[in-house]
Amino acid sequence: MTDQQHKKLSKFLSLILRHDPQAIGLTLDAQGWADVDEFIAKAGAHGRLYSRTLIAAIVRDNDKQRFKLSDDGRRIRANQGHSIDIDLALQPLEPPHTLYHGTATHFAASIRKTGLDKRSRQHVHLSLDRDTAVKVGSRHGAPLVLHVRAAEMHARGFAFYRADNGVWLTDAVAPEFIDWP
Ligand code: HQG
Repeated sequence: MTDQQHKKLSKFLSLILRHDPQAIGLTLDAQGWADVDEFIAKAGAHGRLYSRTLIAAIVRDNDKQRFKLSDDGRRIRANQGHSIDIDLALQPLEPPHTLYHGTATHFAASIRKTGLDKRSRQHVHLSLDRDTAVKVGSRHGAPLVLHVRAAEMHARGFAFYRADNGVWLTDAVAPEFIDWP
């Protein structure tokens, strides 16, 4: 299999587990887990051929560790990034002093007014380091990195979570907690 084919199947797995399991008639449980064999069968019926070995390789090699297999290897879920309504059942955690949000300059005016909201996803996504935030922001245009005063928000009662791949999540960030470059 070429790298390109591998990437295509990784993206399709992401689409199914984060956004549209119904596209292949799959149902996720309340915490977003899918049965691996069921996924393989249903994806196969839609012309996407996976094996257990391939799925293990996709999970292992994924650049952002987007997926997780259960300990027994029978179930799989996306670590974050969902638009469908699932509960990752993450424990609230004390965040570092500052977290970074990568966005694009053309969103600046709107964010200044209303702060950060989760848009189509389940959370606002925050990065531990600036470099990652630049990459996240570049997906939308000329990148803009905002500094979020996470520890201050936490002290004021806002909950933070860390997904299994290290991405920090919160429900929304009000303008008063954002420092601009
Ligand atoms: C922006 C990728 C105007 C927000 C990444 C962002 C991440 C506002 C965009 C993960 C706004 C939403 C998530 C407001 C927020 N006005 N714009 N009030 N509030 N926005 O893709 O954070 O490769 O849903 O700044 O690496 O870019 O998919 O979120 O620019 O970890 O694994 O609205 O997705 O990971 O865009 O990315 P997104 P995101 P994957």
